[in-house]
Amino acid sequence: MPDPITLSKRAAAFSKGFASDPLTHWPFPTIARQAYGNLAGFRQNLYGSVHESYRRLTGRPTTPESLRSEVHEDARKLRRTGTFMARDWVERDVVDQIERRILEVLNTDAILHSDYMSLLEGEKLAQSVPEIFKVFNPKVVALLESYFGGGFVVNSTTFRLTRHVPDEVRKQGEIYSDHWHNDSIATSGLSLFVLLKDLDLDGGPTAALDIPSTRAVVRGGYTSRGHDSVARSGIEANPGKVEMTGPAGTILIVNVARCLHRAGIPAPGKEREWLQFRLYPCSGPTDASRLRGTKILKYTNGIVQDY
Ligand SMILES: O=C(O)CCC(=O)C(=O)O
Ligand SMILES: [Fe+2]
Repeated sequence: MPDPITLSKRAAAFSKGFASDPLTHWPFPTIARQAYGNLAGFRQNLYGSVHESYRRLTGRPTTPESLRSEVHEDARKLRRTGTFMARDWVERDVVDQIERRILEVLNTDAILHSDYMSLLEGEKLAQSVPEIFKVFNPKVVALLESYFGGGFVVNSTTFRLTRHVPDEVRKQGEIYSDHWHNDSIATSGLSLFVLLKDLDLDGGPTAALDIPSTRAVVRGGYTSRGHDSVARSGIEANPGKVEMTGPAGTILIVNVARCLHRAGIPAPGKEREWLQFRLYPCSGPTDASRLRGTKILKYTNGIVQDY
């Protein structure tokens, strides 16, 4: 039993934290895990679902109705499961062009390199390789507008080249989002992942669990990415798991706040080239040609990225 001074210090620290941001403190994270069945957090779920419903009510899609009806079933599947993968929606020459340009930038202007990953992200990526926005072709936009019930903005973007990580390094902890987790963002957001090179299972694909499976795992006691090793074998064998393998141009859309997901570790000598876009519904028409800020971040992450 801690002594009374330690106890009163802990109580003071707890009260201060609770007063400044009550929804991130006990009991809210525990309530959120049970009520929502994910690890994204209380605010991210509560405000995210209000945001999502409000935008759906007031949204104005801009793609033609005929195109949206073609992808209607895919959008329904995305809403039900939180995941959607397509292997031939983005043209090969578009991804080849993006990949070439990104590698040129990485070669001349090394951004953030570790032994295991090269990164290019945010405005730096958007401005030096504006071709990345070509991924948003009419079919992709139609699916996303059908899902959101209206327009959307692209709030962030990241390119990652991931390489093999030796076992002894992996034992020391997580290297690049390779433990099962939920992103702590508003549940109204989606991530769109794109493969820039062909990828097999040994290349370290992104894996995601659908919403019903994530709920079962989290309500069954998975509380943190820090406990990943204990739970990993059970989660890996879950039939609700999808893995992002396929030719360059394969896309995977994931509600990363509601779905547990992780990066894979490439086998020795293998690597993965991959893009991520973070998307949120907006009140106006879709703008998928540049990065844009969104107010929901103010209520859920404490910051608004202004582009
Ligand atoms: O690299 C991946 O496949 C997943 C990345 C991820 O989940 C994250 O950055 O939050
Ligand atoms: Fe993530």
